[in-house]
Amino acid sequence: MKPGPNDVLLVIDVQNDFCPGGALAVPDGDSVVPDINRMAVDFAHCVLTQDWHPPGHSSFASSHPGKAPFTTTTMPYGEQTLWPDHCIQGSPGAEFHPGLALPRAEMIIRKGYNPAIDSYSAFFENDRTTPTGLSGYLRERGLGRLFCVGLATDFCVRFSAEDARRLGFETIVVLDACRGIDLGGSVAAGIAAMREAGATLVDRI
Ligand code: VGL
Ligand code: ZN
Repeated sequence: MKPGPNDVLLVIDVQNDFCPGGALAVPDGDSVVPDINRMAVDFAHCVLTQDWHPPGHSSFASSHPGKAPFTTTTMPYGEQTLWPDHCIQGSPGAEFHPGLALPRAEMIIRKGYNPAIDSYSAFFENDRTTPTGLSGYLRERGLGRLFCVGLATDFCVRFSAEDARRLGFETIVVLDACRGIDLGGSVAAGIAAMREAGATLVDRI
């Protein structure tokens, strides 16, 4: 599956806090870096997302007295998993993994900066209605298929791929270049949901 001239490599949240040693480490998260660097060579377009929370963000367990990380709470927009403090704006943990070599990336979408709403997807906040602007960017530039890679399979990759399909973008998820957190079977559920949404799942391209 060779990328065409209007295809985009969407690199999701490959940041220090999601890699081993980070605040919300995804098991083996850094192992996606060489695969992504290799794939990027074949793409004319590359867009990155960056999880980018203010201190005290409402998705942090520390903002909810008595709540532990990896439990859930009910927010006005629905159920929300609570996380360890991570990807705080301007912190080293929020920086991209230093091994990521994507000098031609055209666009960085920051997300999760709204103190009251988390944002897994590259397209919408977790209320599933407040847009990040990525869809407008892609459409205005006439960009086409999206190849999704990065962290984490069961959260930000999953919701980005589902929303991309909902918006009508042809969507391919390259699983060898993704890693998951896996809370209570969430990787299997995420893979099923992406497939159900009409994304094409492949191991590699
Ligand atoms: C993510 C949990 C919290 C992700 C971001 O990138 O998948 N997961 N914030
Ligand atoms: Zn986050």
